[in-house]
Amino acid sequence: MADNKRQRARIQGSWAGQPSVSKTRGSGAGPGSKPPHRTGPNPNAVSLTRKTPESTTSQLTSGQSDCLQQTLTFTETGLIRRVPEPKEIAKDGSYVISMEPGGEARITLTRDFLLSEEADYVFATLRDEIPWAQKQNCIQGQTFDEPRLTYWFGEYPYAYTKVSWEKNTDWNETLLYVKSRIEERTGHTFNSCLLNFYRNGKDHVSWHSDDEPSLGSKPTIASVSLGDSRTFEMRKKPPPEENGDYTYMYTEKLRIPLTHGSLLMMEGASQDDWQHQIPREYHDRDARINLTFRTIYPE
Ligand SMILES: O=C(O)CCC(=O)C(=O)O
Repeated sequence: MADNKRQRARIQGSWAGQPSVSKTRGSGAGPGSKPPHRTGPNPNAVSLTRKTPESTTSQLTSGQSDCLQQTLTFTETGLIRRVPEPKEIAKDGSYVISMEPGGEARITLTRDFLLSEEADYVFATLRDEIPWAQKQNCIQGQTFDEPRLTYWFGEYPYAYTKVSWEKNTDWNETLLYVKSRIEERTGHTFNSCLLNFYRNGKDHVSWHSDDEPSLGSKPTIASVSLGDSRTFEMRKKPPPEENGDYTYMYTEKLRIPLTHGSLLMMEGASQDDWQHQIPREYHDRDARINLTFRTIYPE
């Protein structure tokens, strides 16, 4: 195709102005799973220039602002879409990661939420005191051991995909201490905690959203990490393709290293509009514990 028939457009990534998303259960969904149905145009196909809202860029460092830009190339036959590079968020701060008509999605990273010695103590205590359970899950009729150990404390039962937990108010003292520290710092309160124990780099959790109805609308989730660092990945739920299918290939992706003692808050539409995972690692990793404090409502 002749060069003069090519157009090039720079687009400030789709961190803003996408169509709204309706909410569904998404936990445990695999990479090919369908996101909630969206209405409205496919922003990749029709929107050539979009402005990143002031509130978004003002909360990003200059390096991260640079990351927002992707180059899209057009030919006579249509748009060639590029797979966006994942953006890394590794510095403390509050980040508006998307702004849909349904509301903004926000994450806040505090790396030294627990100081090193305190985090060592909490890690060792929870590792030794929690009666970690091996739960089984089921996808497409196949039952399998979850690739991590888990446990639950909460005022109500909790269920996601094929896993269910009974109400358990026999809180571990150390966990209550961490909960009170988060509540003091953030002003949010929580009545439950899902604990994950990743024994090594092979243990992981697949793409999902914490969007069970029992978590209510736009849940606030406080996630504390202890032990070896792992990468927390987020990907934006895509709009439907022209044929109605969904692909995560071209959606925005974030990589957030979660270090010993760090706190990651997920708020607003971060469960409606994004999925997250802790991928399997291909290098050795030591054990890691993750605590996700939530508020559960009776169903
Ligand atoms: O281990 C983590 O950081 C994430 C855990 C998680 O996604 C979950 O409990 O829903």
